[in-house]
Amino acid sequence: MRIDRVELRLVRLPLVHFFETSFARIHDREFIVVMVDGEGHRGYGECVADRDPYYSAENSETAWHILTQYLVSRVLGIDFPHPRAIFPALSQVRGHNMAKAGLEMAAWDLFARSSGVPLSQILGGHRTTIASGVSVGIQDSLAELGDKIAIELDTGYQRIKVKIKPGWDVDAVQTIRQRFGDIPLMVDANAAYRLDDADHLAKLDTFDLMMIEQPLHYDDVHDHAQLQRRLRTPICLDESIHTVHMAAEAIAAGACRIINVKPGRLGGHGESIRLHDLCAAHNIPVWHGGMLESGIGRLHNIHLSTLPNFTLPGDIAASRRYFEPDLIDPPVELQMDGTIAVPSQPGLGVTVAEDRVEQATQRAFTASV
Ligand code: OSB
Ligand code: MG
Repeated sequence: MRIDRVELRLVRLPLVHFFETSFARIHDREFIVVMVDGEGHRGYGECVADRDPYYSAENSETAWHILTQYLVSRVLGIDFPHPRAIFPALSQVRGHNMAKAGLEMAAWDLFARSSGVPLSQILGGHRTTIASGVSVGIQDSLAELGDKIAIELDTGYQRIKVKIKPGWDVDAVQTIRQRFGDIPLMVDANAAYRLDDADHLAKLDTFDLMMIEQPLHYDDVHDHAQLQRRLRTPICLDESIHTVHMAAEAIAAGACRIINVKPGRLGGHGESIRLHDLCAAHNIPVWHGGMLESGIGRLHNIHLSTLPNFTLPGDIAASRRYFEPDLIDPPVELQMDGTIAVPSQPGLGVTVAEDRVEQATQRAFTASV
């Protein structure tokens, strides 16, 4: 496959509802839409780096810089036998996985479209529906948190994840268990604790949580291994797993029993498949994380989630929880059984509303051979 033209759009979209994690509350989302043309088709990707470098070191400005100055020239006009060959071709550039992923994933969509098959098939997945869960941010009060969860359960989501931080953790989980009983429930700390908090975190063990996601430092493996020895609740790593190599180290160290896959964090679909396969070989279940994506990134996530070791519901919910309207037609919707249907048309299987991309554009870049 050959890409003859790359177009980048830095876009900003207001969120339907603010989203608060242990690191920030945000009201809108900034990201880069990547469009690649070749062989008479157009593929789409989304670089999930946000305006602020709080989840990881990358932000939309670093991603823009790395894409325009280093990455685009390394794919433009080059014959790749398969999109799997793109991530290795970018290896001279260290890190910047979100920037790499935006471009690499657009190439996978292009490859699938020009092959006339859905992206899931090119990625090696077989599911026709994926299990959907929601990530509920920190609210202004526990009562509001409960009301929000009630709506999500009514809508049919298969599991609830709540964000926690010191001062919003054990009480929040207790309130949820009291009101909703035995629902599938997990928590995500986004690196808000230290190993010294182990006794406090162990209080969560009484609530039968599916897992606790990334309790400690964003780059840590060792302390998580110590913590996992003191917790009955499985630890799931998110931020810490930025390479497949790091995942192998974390598994060997016993730092987690579950891993969250986000292609942006890993550098795209190729590396995500390698992580998926590594985890499968070690009996580590994976699930698909979310980065408050627009429909473009969301569809990529849906197709990737069709691989066999995605055995837990992901943070992949309906478009209307995030953007109204979304950048795609039709929007992603939740089915009655709490699943999302995987489109069967070529590539992502949806139409990107380029007029809405245009309206949301803050800055544009184009390069061609
Ligand atoms: O840690 O999983 C996370 C959103 C932005 C950054 C990090 C995370 C999240 C979410 C939201 O939890 C998941 C979603 O609904 O997209
Ligand atoms: Mg997380």
